[in-house]
Amino acid sequence: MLQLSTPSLRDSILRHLTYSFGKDPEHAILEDWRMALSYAVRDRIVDAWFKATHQTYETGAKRVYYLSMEFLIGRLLEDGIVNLELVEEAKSALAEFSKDYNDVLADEPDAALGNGGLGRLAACFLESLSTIGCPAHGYGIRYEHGLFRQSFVGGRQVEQPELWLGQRHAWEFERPEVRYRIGFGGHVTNHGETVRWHPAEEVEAEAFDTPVVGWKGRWANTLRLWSGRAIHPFDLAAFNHGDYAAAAAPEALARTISRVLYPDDTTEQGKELRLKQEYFLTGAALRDILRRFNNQFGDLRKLPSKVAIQLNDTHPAIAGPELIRILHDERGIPFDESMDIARNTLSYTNHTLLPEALESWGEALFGRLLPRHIQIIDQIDNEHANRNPSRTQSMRADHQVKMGQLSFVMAHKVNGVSALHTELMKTTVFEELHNLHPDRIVNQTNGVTPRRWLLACNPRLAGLITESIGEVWVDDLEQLEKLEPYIEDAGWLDRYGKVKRDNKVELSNWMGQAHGFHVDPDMIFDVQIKRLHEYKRQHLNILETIAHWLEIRDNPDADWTPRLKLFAGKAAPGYFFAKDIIRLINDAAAVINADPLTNKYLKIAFLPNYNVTLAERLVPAADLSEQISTAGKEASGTGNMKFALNGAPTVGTLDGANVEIRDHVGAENFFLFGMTAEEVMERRMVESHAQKAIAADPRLARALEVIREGRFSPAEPERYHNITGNLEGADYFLVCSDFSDYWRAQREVDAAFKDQQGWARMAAFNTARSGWFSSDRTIRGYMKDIWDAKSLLD
Ligand code: GPV
Repeated sequence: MLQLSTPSLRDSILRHLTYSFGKDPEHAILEDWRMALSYAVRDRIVDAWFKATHQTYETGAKRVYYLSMEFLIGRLLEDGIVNLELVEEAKSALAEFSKDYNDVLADEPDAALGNGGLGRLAACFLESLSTIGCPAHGYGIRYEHGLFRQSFVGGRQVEQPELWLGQRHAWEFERPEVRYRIGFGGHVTNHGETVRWHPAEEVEAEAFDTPVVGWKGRWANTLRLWSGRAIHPFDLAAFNHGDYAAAAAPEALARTISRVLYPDDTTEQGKELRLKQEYFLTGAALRDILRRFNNQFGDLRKLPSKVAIQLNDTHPAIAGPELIRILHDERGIPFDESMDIARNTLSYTNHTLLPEALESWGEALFGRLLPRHIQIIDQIDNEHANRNPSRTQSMRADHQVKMGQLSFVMAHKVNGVSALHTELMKTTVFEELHNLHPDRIVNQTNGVTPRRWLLACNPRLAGLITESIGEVWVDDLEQLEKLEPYIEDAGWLDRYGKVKRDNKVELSNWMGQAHGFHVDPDMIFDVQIKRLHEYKRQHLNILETIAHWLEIRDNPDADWTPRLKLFAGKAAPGYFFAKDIIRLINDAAAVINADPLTNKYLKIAFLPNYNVTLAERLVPAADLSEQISTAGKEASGTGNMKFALNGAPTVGTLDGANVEIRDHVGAENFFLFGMTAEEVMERRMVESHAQKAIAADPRLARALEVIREGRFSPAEPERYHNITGNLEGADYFLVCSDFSDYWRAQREVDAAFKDQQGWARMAAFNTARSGWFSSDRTIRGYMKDIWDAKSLLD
């Protein structure tokens, strides 16, 4: 391999500014500087990338492929700089040109190619795979528009299109030579044994590659995103007839497939274009995987020993039938053997038990779009039923195609994302399949990358930790337990507390500048940031806030612990109840923040347009982490881990990974409340459970009453009757039943926070004991228990 010497970052920036962007320093705008710095960093990532690719090829190592409809990667420049340990060099190089490092970083658009936890998990996994040195590719869609931008008008959520590609984007390499034809519709022919699918319509998937660099630049993998384009992009005949719109139509149509990310989180809409996107991603990825396998190994019977394909939820579940179609229809391998090869190659992660999230497609739509695949699915179903005569359910019941059932049958391992969630999978959605295949379900509790979620986003805390125990923790997070003895040192604990306080001051200043929202950094920063969903119960939080406000008003001179309630998160555009919750929080904030009797003690802010970048600001400054979902509903959560790691104790239910967080950090460092998953199921059976809970708790009754009478919406008193009616009625998510215990836990928080040293201890124990929640640990679990893949760095 040809070796180039590495120039200084400063020279590299200047070189790119001049020769890649045609600007001299006098005329360069901020974006030019950002691009020049990005290219300078990218050059070094490319060096690591080539090395990794060659090593993978030469060793013939098994490769992992992570198929996901979402990769919520956010900004990439700081990630690259931090992982290559170039922070100081980048700062001083930019200073030489009188440019501020943070201004340059802030110029980068936040790539929101995902909705929430599932997409961010995929991004953390890619970074961990590279840090560990496991040969891997992520496959996804290069959406032209990521998740919508959110703003508030009169407190209401308004959605605007997102345009991350509107600014120049430094990280991708277009691969015009890597293109595959993806078909839809048409018909199927049988000639004796040979079955062939003849699609009616075809689009081309073109690859765009982004290198993903791991810690210290030891390894880099590829995120390959597919973009739709027309096979015959331009209709010249139409153009010559003067019909310019028709001439451009084929291209516009083909491009709609990768135009926009569906904004629904944990709900399925069953839209035709969505199914097309799913097959587009999966079909292109499988062709690419098989081409690479074929070049290197050839014999398809060896596929499972060289290739592991992970399905991120059921969204790419069509991979099962598609792989069988290729092996059987196109390569002539017998059906049952094709099915075994596919199953031994594929594995599936389930991310929710919510019934509205379980994908199922009407057979008419499915059969029209994928006529051969629906036949194959029927054959898989029959073959599986023949091999398992006691099977009673089917993946083809009720004129539907059930993607969860299909994924389970076509995977050699099926995993849940927290211990509780995995156990519930066995007794609920997959009960029958689990009994037939008791070794198939395994747990891999989620994790987060400590490079982005501590080292990069919280430099003060990272600095204190490294000064105390060295930098070993960065890629071996359980080393944080070595902090425990320091916690007993009052001087050290003071410094730990000072880090949090400085982070809070920084956030307060930013909120003042960016949003004109001024807060006292000595308040408890109580943070709930996540998608809006009834099961996540932002309405429980605002109800408790309102009740607390009323209590302060009754006795404004008491010794209240000042608190800031911070919210951020987006609601799916069609989820009207969730949008009402946003508006209620904003309306309540307007009234409560303006109340001179109470606003020393209580303030509320709902920050708009929550995204990865905003999370990176908020997490280091949080005192308290709100993880208050109805037990049994949050599969894992990953925000909960980010907060604990950054020293914010949790107020939370025994749900998802909260259970394991509490086990690790210690019950005394966690504010537990609420019913267990089991108690939740029992309570739902109790008649009028909400009414009973309201009757038993005057604070709850009063909070509901002031909402109902229009205290926060005087011009339209009935504005929130949908919410109050729901809570007083069915209250499926048991907001009322959990209210009293939540209230109790919050008052314990108030009392605990008064002892600043005690609080710092609690926070520090959260940091010291959160090492297990690294996504490095999670990925090593997948490598060992699911993929049988090896690190090339160990
Ligand atoms: I299914 N999740 C998500 O963000 N979007 C989805 O479409 C589905 C699941 C989330 C779960 O809700 C979280 O509990 C979990 O932590 C996350 O996936 C990652 O596993």
